[in-house]
Amino acid sequence: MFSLCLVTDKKQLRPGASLFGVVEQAEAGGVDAVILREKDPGTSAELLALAKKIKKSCGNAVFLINGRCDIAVAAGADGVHLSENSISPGAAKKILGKSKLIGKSCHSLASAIKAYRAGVDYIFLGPVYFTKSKARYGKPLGCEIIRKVVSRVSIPVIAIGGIKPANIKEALKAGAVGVALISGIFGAKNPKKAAETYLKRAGG
Ligand code: 3NM
Repeated sequence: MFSLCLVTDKKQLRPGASLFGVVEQAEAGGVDAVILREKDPGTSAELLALAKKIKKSCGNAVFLINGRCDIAVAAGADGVHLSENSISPGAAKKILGKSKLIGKSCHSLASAIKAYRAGVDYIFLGPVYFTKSKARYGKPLGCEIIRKVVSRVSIPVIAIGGIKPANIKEALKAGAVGVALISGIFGAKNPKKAAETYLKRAGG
């Protein structure tokens, strides 16, 4: 599995920064998974071209595509990350095959249990803390939800939403095996250093 996952959002790039540069630097700093998740990815052909390039920038990190099984297969990604509105995990497995990872974003205990029973390999749970993208994901759930979900499922739970160096340890202590984030790395002047800081605080 993975412990520090970068979710892409090129709209949050700092002036002058490139998506590929941020992914490369983040991986150099210890990010061990990347989810390509762009709200306006252009045509399918453009998204596939982007996915192939990001895969190269990922280095040794696990590379996942948000929502699009076709792009995941064509780009040779390690799996697909599903949202609440995506096709079922079983359908995604049929497309990708058993060896690929299928994850899912969940926003409640009930949806986490449902995803677990549907056979996903890991769950994203959030938003745990306040995030700028709050409106889209609802009210912060807090760490208690992590404890509840972890006690009911036996797959990795990754905390997402407002994860900062100051709260990463708390999320892990509650039972998350890792965290996923956007702004903590996309908003950083030095993405490599930011990733290193997260890992240091996770272990410290
Ligand atoms: N999914 P940041 S919260 C992409 O709760 C995403 O499922 C969430 O961005 C969920 O690290 C979120 O900047 C945004 O808070 C994460």
